[in-house]
Amino acid sequence: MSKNIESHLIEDRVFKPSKEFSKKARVSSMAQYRRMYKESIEKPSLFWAREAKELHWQKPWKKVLEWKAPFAKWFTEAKLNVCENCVDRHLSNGRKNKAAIIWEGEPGDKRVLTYHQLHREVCRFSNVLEANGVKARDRVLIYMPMVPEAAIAMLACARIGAVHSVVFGGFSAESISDRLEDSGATAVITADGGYRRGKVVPLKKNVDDALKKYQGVKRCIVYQRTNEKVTMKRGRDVWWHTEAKKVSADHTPKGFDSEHPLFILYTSGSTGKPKGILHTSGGYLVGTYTSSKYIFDMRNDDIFWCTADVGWVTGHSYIVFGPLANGVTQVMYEGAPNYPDFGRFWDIVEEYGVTTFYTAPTAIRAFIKAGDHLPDARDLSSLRLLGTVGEPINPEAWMWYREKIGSGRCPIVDTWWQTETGSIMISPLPGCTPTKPGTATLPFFGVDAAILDEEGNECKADEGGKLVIRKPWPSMLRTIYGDKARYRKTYWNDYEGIYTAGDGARTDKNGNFWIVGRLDDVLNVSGHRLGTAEVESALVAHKDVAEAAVVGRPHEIKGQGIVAFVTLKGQAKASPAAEKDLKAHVTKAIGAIARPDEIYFPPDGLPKTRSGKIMRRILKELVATGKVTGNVTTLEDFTVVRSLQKLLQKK
Ligand code: 7RM
Repeated sequence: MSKNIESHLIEDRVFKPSKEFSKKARVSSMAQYRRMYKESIEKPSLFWAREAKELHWQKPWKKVLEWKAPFAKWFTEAKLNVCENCVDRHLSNGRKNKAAIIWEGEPGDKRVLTYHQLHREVCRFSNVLEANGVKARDRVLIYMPMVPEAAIAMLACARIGAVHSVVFGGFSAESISDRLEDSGATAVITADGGYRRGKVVPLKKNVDDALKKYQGVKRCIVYQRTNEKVTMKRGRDVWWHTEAKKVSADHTPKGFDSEHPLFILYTSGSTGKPKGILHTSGGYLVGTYTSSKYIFDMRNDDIFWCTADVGWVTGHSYIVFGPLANGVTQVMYEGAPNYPDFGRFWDIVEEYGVTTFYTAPTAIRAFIKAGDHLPDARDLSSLRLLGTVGEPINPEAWMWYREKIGSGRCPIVDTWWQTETGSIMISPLPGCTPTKPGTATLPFFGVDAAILDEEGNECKADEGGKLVIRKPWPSMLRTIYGDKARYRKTYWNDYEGIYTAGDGARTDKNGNFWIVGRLDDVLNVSGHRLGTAEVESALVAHKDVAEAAVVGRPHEIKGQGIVAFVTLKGQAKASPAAEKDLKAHVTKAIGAIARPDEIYFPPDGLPKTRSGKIMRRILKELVATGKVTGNVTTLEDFTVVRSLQKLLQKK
């Protein structure tokens, strides 16, 4: 019996970037990648200093890295202003009148901000913050819709050295008050409301409710987006537009220490209390700048679109800091992908000539389910590069993305990383890495990724184990805010001086990394440890399946039996015959060991986090006990749980 995670699904389709793409790319051959990677691992100070020098530092660093595991300091004693690098720097390098942000609201309203205009707005708002008593190191909670002002608020905080903590606009009042309390925030930036699926989300109202519980907020600045009627508490609440009129559009960016805190971003832990992941300035900026540049192969004429919300790390790193530090033009969209229907994203790609499109597997699976006629009816020929992030992408969804969205022409970068890592850790480089559907391929520069077994030995090819990173990297988290002990225990406890990501993974014989799922979700059938991703991908490869989640259920003989939850595509019908067919399909694809004991077809879909990750923990609890007792604040839609309970009772 094996203690390691086994793998059975072998993928042999390989796609190399076209000569045309490679020729123009920053890294155009595997030999060049290997050379640069080797240098980045063997001489990290040399490598990162060269990258960092492309940015603007008000005072140079003494040492590139000071590492006392698990605490890192990057670019010691240097001073920089992160906002100056993302905005001011482009006023004198030829980009002053270039579009920084092309924005579209859900109702269809449009705005373009050039770097010059963005600079004025950010300066103005920095003055607003200072006039309202916000100082360096103060924590500022941002709870905004996806409007340019969300990015402006983040950049202004960075500019004055305040520490922002963005809370996704879909979170409740209670989540806000928890985060206010944990961070000790003294100011909030919000809006009257935001548009989502044709409805108004009452953002200010949620903040009001949160502020009843937490009294530490001295100032709440409200941006007017929807003209909702809101209550303004005298002495505490002020309007963004009235404050902005009182101040100038000039603001000098002061230099802050490289290790000055930049932001706290909360991420759900397995226990109830959310973890405040702390990122600092210099290393984070260098990490997001460099990864954006090489992985998205950013060029001056790109129109870059990352569809994430700024409330997630993907929005922080690849809407705000990475792309702006690179001076590209980017698209920002306020609303839902299916408003008014699932063609909305493709309309946006066509209208603005998006060249690089970065989204999540959950969205891709939803597009597949919605039907090919939607992308088929749009001109997507401006696209040159596609990306995914957030979950393992099922190979069949990858193939669809490649064929339907990329016309078989665009490379796909499947990017593995975490809130904690700050920037992309494992990903193809689009001009050189041969890709296979389902693998994030190879580590990025400076990332010493490996798969270890329980004893800390490196696993052989195709042997599954724990994904770790053995060396510090510039954009790594510095701690869990206010809880060093939890920081050590969560990430540095398994192996001495080594970061554990919490994901199960394996490498294939070419060194490609395959993420097989979260370690908490691993299945254990008759002593065989199986990752969830393979079984799910086998299901998704069936022509009728749009999406699948598998979990283990206690089983007297096998230890665990496999229970699958499957969402079918448009025409397909749930039936005992369909269940039988799918079981046979998995047996054929992987083997009898992975054959689900039961398959359910949930009518309202799968439980997901608000950023679209499948919550297997909830399914596991439901099949074992019929109830959900764990933390559900990250769950997107509780009605899904009700409908699953009914479905499980019927059987
Ligand atoms: C960026 C982000 C992190 C977790 C991570 C994985 C999963 C993310 C991929 C992936 C397979 C990928 N931050 N994950 N990207 N799994 N392939 N390309 O998602 O903090 O919200 O989540 O997401 O399990 O540990 S996150």
